[in-house]
Amino acid sequence: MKRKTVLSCTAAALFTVCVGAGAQIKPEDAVHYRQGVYTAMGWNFGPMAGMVKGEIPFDAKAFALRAERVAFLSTLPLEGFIPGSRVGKTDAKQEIWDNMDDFKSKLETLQTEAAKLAEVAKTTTALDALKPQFGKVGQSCKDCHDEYKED
Ligand code: ASC
Repeated sequence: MKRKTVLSCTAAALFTVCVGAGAQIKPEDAVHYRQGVYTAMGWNFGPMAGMVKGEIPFDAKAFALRAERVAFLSTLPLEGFIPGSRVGKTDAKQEIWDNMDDFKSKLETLQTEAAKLAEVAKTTTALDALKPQFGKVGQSCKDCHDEYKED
């Protein structure tokens, strides 16, 4: 086999082992990963909340961009909740792992509602028309936090 082929096979095998099986992921890295995702989500959710509350001026383009980001970011955290990763400084309750199906379904609700918000925000230029769907996204954050986040 040529050197290049050997290298690419090795890379492919490593990818399968590390990502496919999740075997090499350190629990503290999983915590760091999901906290990073939630930080980015809050970073983007915050200004939308500010506009909805009238604390900052409404900017339809900025709102749409942030809604798009939150919709994408909401697809990321689940893979960080690997077994045995309730370690160190975390607000994740044990109930997440005890009720993983319910946790997943709550996260899917967020994904669905956030995708709808991103969709309406693309074409809607009136803040009032965005408020109900924004409310649904916020509620789905809260529904999950109430049960699964230490406060
Ligand atoms: C945030 C954040 C939350 C949610 C929640 C939405 O930015 O840190 O916990 O939004 O307040 O209801």
